[in-house]
Amino acid sequence: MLIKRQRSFDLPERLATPEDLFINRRTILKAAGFGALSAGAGLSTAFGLDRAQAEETDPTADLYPARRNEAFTLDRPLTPENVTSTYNNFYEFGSHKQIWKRAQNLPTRPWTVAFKGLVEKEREVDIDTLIRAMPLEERLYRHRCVEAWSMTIPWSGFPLKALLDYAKPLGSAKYVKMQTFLNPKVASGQKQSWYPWPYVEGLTIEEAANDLAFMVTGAYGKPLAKQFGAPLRLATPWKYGFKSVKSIVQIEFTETRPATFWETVNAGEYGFWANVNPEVSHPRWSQATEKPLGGSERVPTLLYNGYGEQVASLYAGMEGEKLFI
Ligand SMILES: Nc1nc2c(c(=O)[nH]1)N[C@H]1C(S)=C(S)[C@@H](COP(=O)(O)O)O[C@H]1N2
Ligand SMILES: [Mo]
Repeated sequence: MLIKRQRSFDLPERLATPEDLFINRRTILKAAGFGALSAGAGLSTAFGLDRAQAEETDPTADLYPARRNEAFTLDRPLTPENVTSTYNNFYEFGSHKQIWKRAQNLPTRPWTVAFKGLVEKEREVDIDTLIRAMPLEERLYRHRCVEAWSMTIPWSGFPLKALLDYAKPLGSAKYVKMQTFLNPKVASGQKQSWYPWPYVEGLTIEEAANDLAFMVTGAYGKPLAKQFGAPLRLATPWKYGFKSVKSIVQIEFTETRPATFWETVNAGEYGFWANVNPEVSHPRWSQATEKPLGGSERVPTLLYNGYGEQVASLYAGMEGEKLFI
């Protein structure tokens, strides 16, 4: 399927820089007389106002934009921020795509992340202390949802490997289990008792240590918006999007494979591995092509979402596993 022989992220970048997509928020704040407006006053994110307000109050705002790591670039345009920030999967706030306003109800400070299980020492860390201890950078990543839509997005954050070094898992740890907050008062989707809340995802230690596995704390050169999974979410761009767990409060190291959220709901349709493969259909639809958000035409889906050179070796000798569901 691949026509080009170069690695996908070595391809020349003929993209708008994220800067081109930015609207100068301070100018807008002034123009809108923002000081007089209350939070979440129904302002359109098309103009970045809710995001701008979040940034004004984020204790890590000074860290953005982070230096871009040029090893991670794209062969297609970035998806505009007003598109990606208004079309989201975040079932805690509803099982449809228009959750961005409701997600603003999530309090993201104070916020702590607990390190548990097979680690040298279990502990709980304040999110701002953690972010400041990590090497922040920006990477341009693809994202392929299992529902066959995709986006390309400038994430900021740090390699998950850096978090492993920080957490100090024991040699016996085989998996990393990551868990979203549980707060049905704020996230009414969590009142839907047929779902196994809280949202849980997991990786093997080897996957977690791969350079592509990225912990996201920002996007579009700013602290992460709540609908993207603030203040901390995962990005594993070679896997279907449901692996990218949002708003993480707990990271546990285990010897046994964690039962993940969607696998628990329907293991026949959403598995633990969930690596992107255009030739392995979802039981109810083809995965051969995808619809880029904001674009008009479908494009071919790539094996490992175009990241095979970086991750295929992780799965050598595992042909017996359901690697692509
Ligand atoms: N906690 C939590 N994390 C989640 C989800 C969710 O519903 N809850 N949805 C997943 C799915 S299916 C996708 S495609 C991405 C969507 O990320 P985005 O809204 O930032 O595009 O988040 C993933 N992480
Ligand atoms: Mo998804």
